[in-house]
Formats: sequence, C-alpha cells, structure tokens
Amino acid sequence: MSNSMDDVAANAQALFIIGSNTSEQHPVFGTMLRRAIRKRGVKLIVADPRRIDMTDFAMMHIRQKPGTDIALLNGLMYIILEKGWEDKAFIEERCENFDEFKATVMQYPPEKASEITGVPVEQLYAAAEIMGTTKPMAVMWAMGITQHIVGVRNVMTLANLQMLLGNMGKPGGGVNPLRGQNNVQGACDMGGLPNVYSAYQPVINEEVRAKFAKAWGVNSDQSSVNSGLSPKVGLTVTEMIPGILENKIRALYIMGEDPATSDPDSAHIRHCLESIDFLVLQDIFPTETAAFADVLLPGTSFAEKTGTFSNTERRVQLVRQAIAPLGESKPDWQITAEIAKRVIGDQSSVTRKIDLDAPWAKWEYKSPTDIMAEINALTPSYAGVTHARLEKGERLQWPVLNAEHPGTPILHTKAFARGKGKFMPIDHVPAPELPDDDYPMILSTGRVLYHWHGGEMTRRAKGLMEVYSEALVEINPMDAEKLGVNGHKTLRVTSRRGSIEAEAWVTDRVPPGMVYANFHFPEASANELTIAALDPVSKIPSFKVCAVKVELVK
Ligand SMILES: Nc1nc2c(c(=O)[nH]1)N[C@H]1C(S)=C(S)[C@@H](COP(=O)(O)OP(=O)(O)OC[C@H]3O[C@@H](n4cnc5c(=O)[nH]c(N)nc54)[C@H](O)[C@@H]3O)O[C@H]1N2
Ligand SMILES: Nc1nc2c(c(=O)[nH]1)N[C@H]1C(S)=C(S)[C@@H](COP(=O)(O)OP(=O)(O)OC[C@H]3O[C@@H](n4cnc5c(=O)[nH]c(N)nc54)[C@H](O)[C@@H]3O)O[C@H]1N2
Ligand SMILES: [Mo]
Repeated sequence: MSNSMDDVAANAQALFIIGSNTSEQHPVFGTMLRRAIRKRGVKLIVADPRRIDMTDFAMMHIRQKPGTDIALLNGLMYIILEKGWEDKAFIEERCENFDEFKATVMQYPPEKASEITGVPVEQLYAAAEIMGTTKPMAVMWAMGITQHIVGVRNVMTLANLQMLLGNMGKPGGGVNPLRGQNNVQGACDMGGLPNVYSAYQPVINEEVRAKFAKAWGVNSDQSSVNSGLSPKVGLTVTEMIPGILENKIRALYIMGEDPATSDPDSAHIRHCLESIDFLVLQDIFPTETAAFADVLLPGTSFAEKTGTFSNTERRVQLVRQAIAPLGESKPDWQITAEIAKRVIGDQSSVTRKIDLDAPWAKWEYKSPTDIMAEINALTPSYAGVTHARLEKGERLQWPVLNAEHPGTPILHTKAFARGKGKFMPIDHVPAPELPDDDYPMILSTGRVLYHWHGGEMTRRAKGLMEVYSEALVEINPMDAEKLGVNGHKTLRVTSRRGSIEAEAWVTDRVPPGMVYANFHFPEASANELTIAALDPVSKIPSFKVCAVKVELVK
C-alpha cells in the first residue's frame, strides 16, 4: 500500500474498492473501512462482478463483466477528462507522458466502455462524478485486479486514475493493493522473487551483486570458475512447475506452498510433479503436494517461532514464540541454515570456494535477531528496522533508512521512485478463454471467509468445519432455475481441463452466466478447472476468468 490503513480510514473522503472482497479476505481493514463509512460518511464505490458484502455499505455497486476492468477505468477517465475533473497542477508538476495516455483513453467513450463492461452509461457518469469531486479518494484492490492475463495492465490503469485525480502522495489517497498472506510483503521485500535481491535490488546490476557477494563470501564475477552469484533472472513458480516437463527444472525445494492445490490446472500440475527427479517439501502439515515429495521437512507454525512479518502497509511486526516446537519440527530458518551448512561442507575439497571470513558466509545465526542484523546491513529500506526498536513498540513502515529514521507511512509525497509519474497508455485485452457454445458460462474463483487456500490448516479446525464443511459453487437463481436446481443439489462444473462436483449455493452474489468456486477442498477444487494462461510480465495466472459448462448431477 502506498498509504497506511489508519491513514485511509481516517483521511479518505471516498473509497474505491475494485476486485477486493475486503470484509471476507481482509476482515480487520474491512472493519476499519466500514467504520469510516458509518462514522464519517465516507463515500464508497465498489466495482466487482459479485455482490460481495462490502456492497451493502456502498453508495454504488458497479457490476462489470469479469476481465473488463481496463475498459471500465478508461471509460471513467474519459468522463473525468471530458468534465475537466482531472488535477491539472498535479499532472503538470509530477507526471509525464500525459498526451499519449490521453489519446488512448479517448478511444473509450462511455458508450464503448459500457458495451465492453455491461455497465450502464449513466452509472459510469455517476461514478466519475463522485471520483472527480470527492477528494482525496483511496483505491483498494486485490486479486480481482491482478489475477488476469492483464493483471499488470490493470494495476497500471489504477495508477493512471490516481495520478489523473491527483490522489497520489497525499493522506487519504494512494494506490493500495491489499496483500494476501501475512508475510507475502516480507517475502517479496527479502528478495523472494526471481529478479531481485532484498529491497528490490536487481540481480542484473553488477554493483548490487558485488555487494552481496562480499557479504556472503562468494564471487560475483561470472568469468571466474569460482563464481557464486548469477546475473540471470530466474523463473516464477508458475514457470517452474510446467518447466519440469521441459527439463528446465529437475529438483525443487518448496517451503510453505502447496502447488498441487493452489496452482491452475491441477491435473497438469500433478503430471509435472510426478515427473520431477527430486522434491523436498518443508511444511507444517503433509499436504496434497507431499504425495510427490521425496523428503518432508517439518517446519514450525507461526506460534512456535520468533521473527517478523511485514504486512500489507509495509509495517514490520515482531511475532514472538508462544509455544515450544511440536515433535521434531524446527523453525524454517534453522532448517535452511542446517542444509546450507552441509552444502558449504568441507571447503578444502571444492573448486567454488567460499570466503568463510565474510560477515555472513557461515550461516551461523543464533537467533532471528542475527538475521535481522544482516538484513539491516544489506537492505536499504530495512536499514533501521531492528528487533530492539520493534521490541520498544515502534510502528515502523519501510523505507526506514537508518536507526533514527521514523519510517514512511505514506509513499511518493514529493516525487515518485522514478522521478516523474509516468502515465501509461493501456488498452483493453479480452480474457484468454471466454464462454462459447460448448462452455457457455464464466467461472471465477477465490476464497471464502472461513477457509485458507488449500484448506490444509483451516480444514483441521473443527469450529470452521462446522460453519463451512464442503466446497459450494455460487450460481445465480436464474441459471439454477434453468438447470432445474431445487433446494440442495449437486452440480458438475466442467472446463476444458477437468471437472468437479459440488453443492450449489443459489445466490444473486453472482450475476447470471457466472459461477464462483473456491479451492479450499481438494475433492472439489476450482483449480481442476482453471486455465494456466499467464500475465506476460508478472506470470500470475488468470484465476478470475475461464469458461465452463454446468450440469445437474442429482
Ligand atoms: N479468509 C481468508 N482470507 C484471506 C485468504 C484466504 O484464503 N482466506 N487469502 C489471502 C490471500 S493470499 C489473498 S491474495 C487475499 C485475496 O483477497 P481478495 O482478492 O479480496 O479475494 P478473492 O476471493 O480472490 O476475490 C477478489 C474479488 O475479486 C472479484 N472479482 C472477480 N473477477 C473480477 C474482475 O474481473 N474484476 C474485478 N474488479 N473483480 C473481480 C471477486 O468477485 C472477489 O470479490 O486474501 C487473503 N485473505
Ligand atoms: N483458483 C485459484 N487458485 C489460487 C488463487 C485463487 O484466487 N483462485 N489464489 C492464489 C493466491 S493469491 C495464493 S497466495 C495462493 C496460495 O497458495 P499456497 O501458498 O500454496 O497456500 P497456503 O495455504 O497459503 O500455504 C501453503 C502451505 O504453507 C504451510 N505453512 C503454514 N505456515 C507455515 C510455516 O510457518 N512454515 C512452513 N514451512 N509452512 C507453513 C501450510 O500448511 C500450507 O500447506 O493460491 C493461489 N491459487
Ligand atoms: Mo495471495
């Protein structure tokens, strides 16, 4: 998030939630937003194909067809420009490439945007008026925006909107992606991506490589046999698993991820995992993926270890161990360090030598506090995030540039990271698979409040299973009637890749022509159906749109 949760809740005059089921998937922030709406009369616009609970608090629910967000946003920006509601001073002083961007937006008059999105022209005008005249407005989004082949383009279009309205770098405004897992922000910040080290320092940058090579006692010079750090950009998860069949990957070490359940097109994923030479899985439970593993390493859960989680607003939070590790489990960092030490092994017999006198060559951490010291030294935006400061209760949001720096609750207040904010001309691209005669409905997938992804953790909680014990497929009453669904009936949902059977939940949460399924139960997982079409830049799958047919089983 460019802004913090407290700031949005306290200072926004308008909220635009697009592709985030905030009250179910981010319930804490969802509650803060609902309170802001009730207590301060903040205007909420929700743009979502489904009638999620947040729409009960919204002034307006825009119900676009899945996968048409660019056309929707360009249509809204067309009206904002037509009415002169853009922030001319902000555009002039802080941005560039406006004319090229404007030329593209001008290709989306409201009538055309309406035709692509299914949203009435009058509603587009009403929404643009709220956005153009109520400032500051904060934009929030999640997977409804990113899990498309145009995920990156969708995000850029939202950045265009916020620059156009001058809502960047200001309290109560900003672009605010709600990150998913408790520490996915931290994982990315620490370089858990194929192209960067920590704090997004590029692997292709020689100076960056030299810095890390020195700290870790390896050589960054690729011309030397004794080289350690590769300048090559790696693969994303969604490329690695299919890459097994192309011999690009022969071994995998997976930590806290269950691709057999969570990746698109499960049948193909199982086929890939069956073909791998060596698979190590480090998890807290034996998952669906465990069936393909050669070695299982038992990690500990959050309650059994100390460390930090970096949340969606870039705030680093200290989490303390509450109970001793169960059984033979160990904190993940200890397991990895133990393996690394064995890999380093006896240096006298290897050609690629490691300089064991380098500060962090030996993997001899006594505690996560030692690891944080290494992070402080090598990661500019975390330079001042120490366990000691967190222990004192300081609320630190990166960048925290040194031990005295107070952190940065709002980004881009004076300039953007690249200097001027660059408007991007972006066109609508249709989803990779749309309904046809054989597969006439759209399938969208996601989560429910009561479960977590593959359900490996939440299906073990008795209380949760009492509330939500099996996969339900949301289907509109009109479609249910056409199929002859009457009361509780089992549906068979089939795509070009697979088929599942699950109970129907007849509800107008989904519009006619669309069904919605989750991946919390392996026996009826949406990922048997989903398509492995990827965004060309981020390689995120198109989890939110594919084509299916729906039949009544009994
Ligand atoms: N209870 C619970 N909470 C969770 C999780 C969980 O598994 N369970 N997972 C966490 C994780 S890792 C993540 S990433 C987040 C995800 O959080 P969200 O992204 O909020 O969750 P999703 O269920 O993926 O659904 C996103 C919303 O996008 C809408 N949508 C579908 N298609 C489109 C479209 O084409 N355009 C637009 N604008 N919207 C669309 C859906 O109707 C839905 O309301 O949740 C986190 N929180
Ligand atoms: N159809 C469809 N598929 C999707 C999505 C969708 O919206 N639709 N959303 C996608 C998204 S946004 C996400 S984030 C992924 C999530 O997919 P995954 O990351 O695969 O799922 P999780 O259940 O979050 O976590 C995986 C494993 O982590 C283990 N675990 C928990 N804590 C720890 C720990 O401290 N240490 C270790 N070693 N393991 C631990 C759990 O037991 C679990 O088996 O799913 C993706 N898949
Ligand atoms: Mo996620």
